[in-house]
Amino acid sequence: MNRLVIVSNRVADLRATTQTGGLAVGLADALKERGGVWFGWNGEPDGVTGGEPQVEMIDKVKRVAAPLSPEDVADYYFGYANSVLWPLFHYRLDLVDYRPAFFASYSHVNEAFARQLLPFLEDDDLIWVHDYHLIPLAGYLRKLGCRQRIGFFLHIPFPPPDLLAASPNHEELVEALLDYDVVGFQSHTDAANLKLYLAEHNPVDQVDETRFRFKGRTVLIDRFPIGIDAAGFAAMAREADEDVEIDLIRQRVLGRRQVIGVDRLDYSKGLPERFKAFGQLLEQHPEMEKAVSFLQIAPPTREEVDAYSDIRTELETLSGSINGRFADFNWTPIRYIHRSVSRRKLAPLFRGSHVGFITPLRDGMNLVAKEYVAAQDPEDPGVLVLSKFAGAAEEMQDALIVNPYDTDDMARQLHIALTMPLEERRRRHATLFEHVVRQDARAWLESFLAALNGSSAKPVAAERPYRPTG
Ligand code: GDG
Repeated sequence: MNRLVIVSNRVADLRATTQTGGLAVGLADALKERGGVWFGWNGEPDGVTGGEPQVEMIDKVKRVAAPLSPEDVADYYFGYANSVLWPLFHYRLDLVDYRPAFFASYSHVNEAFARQLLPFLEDDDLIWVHDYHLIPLAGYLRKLGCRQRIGFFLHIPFPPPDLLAASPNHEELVEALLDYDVVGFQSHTDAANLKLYLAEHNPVDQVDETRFRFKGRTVLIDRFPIGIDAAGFAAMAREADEDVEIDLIRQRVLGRRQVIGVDRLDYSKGLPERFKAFGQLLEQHPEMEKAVSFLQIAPPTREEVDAYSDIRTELETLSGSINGRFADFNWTPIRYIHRSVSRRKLAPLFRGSHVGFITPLRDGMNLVAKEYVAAQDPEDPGVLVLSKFAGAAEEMQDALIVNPYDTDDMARQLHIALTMPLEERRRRHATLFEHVVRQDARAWLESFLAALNGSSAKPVAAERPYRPTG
């Protein structure tokens, strides 16, 4: 079995992966099994780019944590990655803040990472690079003579050619992707967008549906939908801490239903539209007053970027005005928590909620949708209301699929979810659950590594033909 080298923007804390969720656990397990390296930024804003990385051996795994300078944290991380690529890839050209210094820093950091990673590589390693921060990494590694197989997985969406072409660096970005042996996306839509771009802009030969020849090499472009540790999350959901248990009992005694949303506070997650839809539900169905409450957990991220402080202010205003209008001394319609809640509490909160309300405007996959399904009691499950623009919607057609821009539609579907008969809830949940268990974190990992190893070009198939959702 080949050694595995994982590269991600931030190196994971390999000693505390139980708290960070299925992805880090799955990747860490694969590393521990095969042995290898996890390389990434140490997360501190005050180092020297290219400076001596900190190396720690944890079982058979080397954790290599590289420093970055304050200027590169500002221009590479908050700049090019999160003020250009993140909005662009989420179809938000209006929020792109393009500055030439950002791209220069992005290239400089990727080149520095390639140089720092090189001495840790062995001939037969499989190198797996994660996400939009590191698109040019393979190119720099190749320039340094690296011949190992290198795969790239994009966790976020990939935009259609016309949107991508609005970025001044679109040609460099796509050529950089073609330096990999495998380019993996979350959904059919994302993989199709890159193929469309290639058909329009690049001199590549298409060998078959997934393989392309470029500069004498073959690149595999396919979808590898990410999953969660479904069994682990389901088990966690059955064990509620005392404070969560008391809150859930209180809701039951009062005969109240709970709608839940959990998202990093990000403009891609469609939170204002979701709050408005909940307000509309209360307006259109007065019988729902005091009978339902909405718990939205939205921990802060990337607050240094302006667009994130704007969304925070907007949400505070919206929740305040909806609560001001509908609340009573003994009922708060929206409970909005702008802090992180531990995973051990999240899982039983999902289980105790009648609706999972997950409505991003655009999302690579959305793991919360899968976690909500995994957490349910199969005998009395809640209903998933899911945006058609989440990658998860391609696989989770038994959810109530909504258009996140259409607040009327969302309010309507929310009402259907809250009043859905038990039999239909069970039927929908059984199909969703079966899928979430089968297409779990392990299956995702194995299918990507098989493709990278060249032993299989096929990711795990969806259980039924894909129907585009728009
Ligand atoms: C990117 C892509 C893709 C959230 N709040 C808390 C908390 N969380 C956990 C959730 C879930 C994870 O964070 C969020 O994952 P998502 O998939 O929903 O979204 P992104 O963070 O945007 O992730 C996304 C993903 O990468 C994987 O490829 O699905 O499309 O954007 O696990 O439960 N966890 C804790 N407290 C919180 O308050 N403990």
